[in-house]
Amino acid sequence: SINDIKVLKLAEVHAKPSKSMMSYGTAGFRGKANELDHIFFRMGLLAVLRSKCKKAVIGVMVTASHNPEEDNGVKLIDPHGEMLQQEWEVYATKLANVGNDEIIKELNNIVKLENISLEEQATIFTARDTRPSSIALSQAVKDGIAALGGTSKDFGLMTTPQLHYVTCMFNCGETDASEESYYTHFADAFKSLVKEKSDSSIVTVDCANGVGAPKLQKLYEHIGGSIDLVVHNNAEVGNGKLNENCGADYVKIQQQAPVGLNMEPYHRYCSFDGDADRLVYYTLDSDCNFILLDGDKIASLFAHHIQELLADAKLEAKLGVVQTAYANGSSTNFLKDKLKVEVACVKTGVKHLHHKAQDFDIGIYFEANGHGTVTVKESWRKLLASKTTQTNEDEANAAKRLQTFLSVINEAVGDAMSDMLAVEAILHAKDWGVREWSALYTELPNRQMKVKVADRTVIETTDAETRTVKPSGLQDGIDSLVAQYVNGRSFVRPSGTEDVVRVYAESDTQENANSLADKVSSLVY
Ligand code: NG1
Ligand code: ZN
Repeated sequence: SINDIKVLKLAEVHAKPSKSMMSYGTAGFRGKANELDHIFFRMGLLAVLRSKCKKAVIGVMVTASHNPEEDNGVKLIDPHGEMLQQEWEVYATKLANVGNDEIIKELNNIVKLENISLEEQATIFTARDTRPSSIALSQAVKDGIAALGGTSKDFGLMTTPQLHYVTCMFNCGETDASEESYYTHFADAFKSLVKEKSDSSIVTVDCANGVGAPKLQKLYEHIGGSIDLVVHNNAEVGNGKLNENCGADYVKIQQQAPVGLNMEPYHRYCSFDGDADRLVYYTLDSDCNFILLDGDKIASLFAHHIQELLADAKLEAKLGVVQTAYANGSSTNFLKDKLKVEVACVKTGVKHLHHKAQDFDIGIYFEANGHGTVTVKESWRKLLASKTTQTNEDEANAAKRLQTFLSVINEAVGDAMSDMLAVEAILHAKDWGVREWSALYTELPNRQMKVKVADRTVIETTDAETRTVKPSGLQDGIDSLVAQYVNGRSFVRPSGTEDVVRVYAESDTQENANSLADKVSSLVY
């Protein structure tokens, strides 16, 4: 049974402020770092139960991604690198909010509901981003793990996708799953796709002053001569602050270059976010207009390339792209009408996208903000493998190229570093620059805004968050505004990671998109 005394003693050390109420959102718990200590301790406890329940290693990542440096966050990673299972999010929220006196009751409740055998061993992999608060908060997680008799292995500084990767690999039987094995795997895959540098292969990478900077340097050391990378916004050498005026979220939302970057037309630039699981590219056109190549463009590039390889290999596959309501309307049209690929739209949150992607033989999913990856059905992977030994040499070679391409992608989760390698490999294969890539389709001008409200939970949505059902009248108001704009589209939803309501609008011109977003925002107040 649970060692009450040990748990309660440590729970006192990581006491919950009485007012605190939090819920496990789209990316775990997020908030001001100095209000989270008890949450991290309790997530350590929960990770032990999850590990015993799944009889596998569970990951715990300490990061608040693209949010300000003063924030922090924690999320659990399931055995195959997926996001925590939904039922357990409910346990997480419950456990985070009970008083110290009810922790044991809550833990026992989970043990009973999930039929967990407490005799099982529990191992938890932990890692953290570069936030100053992350060290103490990952100690709180480790205290929680120790309190329930679990074993923790701390990987220290890592990107979020690296922790997903090592967790997944270890559970697949790779006993020496390590940061080093991550670099070897992705660098080797990339080197077999890109054997020599092309002229245009200089990429400047804004690492948001986060953990991506030192990790990308390491990956680069493993790749050697097939690409030129310039690391920008590396807090280890400059004095920039994490995510401040830089990083993928800043570039995507502001639609402008990160701080300190002098851009030249049609050169290649990209940004990671603070924990390096998001990637967006950008450039300038010849008139020095800013051109963003976001998650939608990356997904379109992936789909285009995979489709070509499938055709060359004479392989049939159910290929699909999964998006959210934030996907630009032009990208959806391009995928459906030009590529004739099946497109699905799901609720915001990586778990929803990942889950839906698994309906396809090859599922490409991306959030417009640059988080995404490709999933492949195990049965289809076997079919692909058998095709590589086929007698028709051209077809076999195309199958091999597809196989190698898929192995440069971190299937467990969206990964800025691996997605960047995948983009670079495609551009290299097609002999394309950002100009050709961005010409796949022209984005509809769009605008995203945040609205602070007293209680964001009064807004309830339906149809993959594209429509509101509450408060009553709101959707009618949005509908009548949208009807006044050419190619108008707009929706609102409560954020799962910040105390705001998000407003999205697109229309035929930037002015119209801005104006629609403003008007819809004022409906929400
Ligand atoms: P919320 O705060 O629920 O909108 C944001 C992103 C999600 C996802 C999570 C996790 C947008 C509009 N939303 O969620 O896509 O990335 O953060 O980090 O970009
Ligand atoms: Zn992130």
